[in-house]
Parts: sequence; C-alpha cells; structure tokens
Amino acid sequence: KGSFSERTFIAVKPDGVQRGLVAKVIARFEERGYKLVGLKAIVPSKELAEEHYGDLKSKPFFGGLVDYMTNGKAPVVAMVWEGKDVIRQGRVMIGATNPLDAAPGTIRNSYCQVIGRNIVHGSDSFESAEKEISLWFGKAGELIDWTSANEQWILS
Ligand code: DGT
Ligand code: DGI
Repeated sequence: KGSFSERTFIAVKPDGVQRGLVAKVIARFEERGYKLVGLKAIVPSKELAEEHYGDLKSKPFFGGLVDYMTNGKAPVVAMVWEGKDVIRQGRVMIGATNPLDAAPGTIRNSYCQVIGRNIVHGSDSFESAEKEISLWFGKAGELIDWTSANEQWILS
C-alpha cells in the first residue's frame, strides 16, 4: 500500500466494550468513508498485551494496563481500517491520550474522562501500524481485501 491507501490498527478497549461504545467508534470510521478490512472480539493473552504495549514496559502503570486489557471482564474489539492517511487521521479522530486534553468532537473528548479508561487505541505511526496489525491479525485470512462501491464517490 502506498500513501494513497494505508491501514491502521484500531481497538476498542474493554472499558469501551463494557460501556456499549463499540458501534459509536465503528460509525466514526465508517461514516468518514474508511474501509473495514479486519474485525474480531478477543481477550488478548498477557504476552500479546505486553508486546502491544512494549514501549511502556518501564512505566509504573504497565502491570495495571496489561491486567485491564487481559482480565476478560470484557473483550477488546480489534479492527483494521484502510484509507487515505488513515493512520494519522485515526489518531486525530481519537484525540489526545489524556481525554481532558482531547479536542471537542474527538472520540476521547466525547466519551472519556481519564487516561486509564480512554476506551480506544489507534496506531501512532506507520511502523506501529505494521507491528500491531501483524500482532493482532497474524493469521492468514483474517484481513479481507475488498472493493467498496462507495470509493468512486469518496475518493475521485
Ligand atoms: P493507546 O492508543 O492505547 O496506545 O494509548 P495512547 O497512545 O493514547 O497513550 P499512551 O501510550 O501514553 O498510554 C497507553 C495506555 O496507557 C492508554 O490507553 C491509557 C493508559 N494510560 C496512560 N496514561 C495513564 C495514566 O496516567 N493512568 C492510567 N491508569 N492509565 C494510563
Ligand atoms: O496511543 P495512546 O493510547 O494515545 O498513548 P500511548 O501509546 O502513549 O499509551 C497507551 C496507553 O497507555 C494509553 O492509552 C493509556 C496508557 N498510559 C499512557 N500513559 C499513561 C498511561 N496510563 C497511565 N496510568 N499513566 C500514564 O502516564
């Protein structure tokens, strides 16, 4: 995929699932015209969560973060979205890590109050998108290449 169309990893975290916000998150991406190419509900293994948040291993909240992602009180809804500039745009749509700093209209501003329960994850670079997509959707056949009939109206 070139810069015209790229893929990013977006996940509704257990707090977002528990609060019934899965459809709201999906709707934001669908309505913008992005294409859903992968979707599953999963309780990640400790290994998967630790690898996903590997950059935060030294942080004091790392253990709590991994437990919250993996304890099964609710699944993670893992997704891959495709479209123009979707990695950067996904981050913009999600908003700042701390919901109190998130711009009005962003997902975290609309639905969250604290950093530890900010309901959604989005890849923050091309490299992390590649890593996270292969980590969460590593099995063959989990991502679907398909042509959206809307593309000619959204992208021309
Ligand atoms: P993401 O998209 O889940 O990777 O989150 P980011 O990249 O917006 O935020 P990051 O990497 O600084 O923090 C990763 C996760 O750690 C975030 O989803 C929420 C949690 N977190 C961050 N800061 C705090 C905090 O001060 N307290 C708690 N309880 N959790 C935090
Ligand atoms: O990609 P983001 O979620 O916006 O931010 P990130 O990758 O830097 O951090 C991933 C998650 O880790 C973030 O959504 C919440 C958690 N986190 C990050 N910084 C802190 C944190 N959790 C706590 N408790 N304290 C932090 O300072």
